[in-house]
Amino acid sequence: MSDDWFYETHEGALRFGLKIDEMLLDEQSDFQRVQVFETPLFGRVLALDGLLMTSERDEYNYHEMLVHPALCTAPSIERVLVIGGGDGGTVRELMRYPEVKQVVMVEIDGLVVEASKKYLPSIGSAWDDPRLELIIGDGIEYVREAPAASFDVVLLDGSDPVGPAEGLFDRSFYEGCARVLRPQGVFAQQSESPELFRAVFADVVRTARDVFGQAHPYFGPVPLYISGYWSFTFASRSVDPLALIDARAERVEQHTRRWDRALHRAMFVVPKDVRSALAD
Ligand code: SPD
Repeated sequence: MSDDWFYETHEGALRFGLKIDEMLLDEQSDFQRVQVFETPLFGRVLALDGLLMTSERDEYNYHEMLVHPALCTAPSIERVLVIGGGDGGTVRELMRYPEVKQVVMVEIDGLVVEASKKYLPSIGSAWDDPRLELIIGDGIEYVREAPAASFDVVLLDGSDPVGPAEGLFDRSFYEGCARVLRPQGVFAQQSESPELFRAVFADVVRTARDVFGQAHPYFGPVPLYISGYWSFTFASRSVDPLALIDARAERVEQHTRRWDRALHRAMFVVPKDVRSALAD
């Protein structure tokens, strides 16, 4: 047993700490510091450049909330693009849909994938699915070069807007995603804490609204993330996030741990103060 702690620190003013039982990996990749460690409460945890990304214990909250709103509303879900997602949790949720014929996942950091395969196998349990095309490369460049209207769904499963993920929050990246989406396509991303990082959150929603035509924030708990309350943003030209394709949703909710149709409706309720912040 060690006496070490991991701290995620924000603006020199706020810290969230996890006791480390054992450090399993601590390596600098070409892009960032990659750490995997064992903790008493969250099981194994992945951190990138000092920011908590996922844990064995609570990952399903995040991955189910990122994937199923888009997958249960987009009219077609044959081709899906994932930017980021190196731990494999998003791909695992996507592979629950037999309608998904191909998933292209573009992760910038090969070390994140290797570390996740080795230390977090329960999260990425679909790496061997033949429908997955895994590209270790720059998602921004991939989107810039991909043919127009070539995906039904685009999911952005990136890190926070610092370091290698910074460009994923730029307007030009959203414009690229809108271009590669088919007209009835759906885009979804994690959009940070609506409480602690409200400016970033509001910026994501407004930019996505501007670029795609419609953007709807939704919310849920991710206990590992600072403040515990997280946001996601659903964007499209025309798809209503509340118009669930019932047969698909009913089938997938047999396998999920948190997301289901009842939760789905509740997640899209925007608290009054957040509504006013978005209107400002
Ligand atoms: N503050 C943490 C935000 C991290 C979002 N991405 C996590 C990757 C999980 N697949």
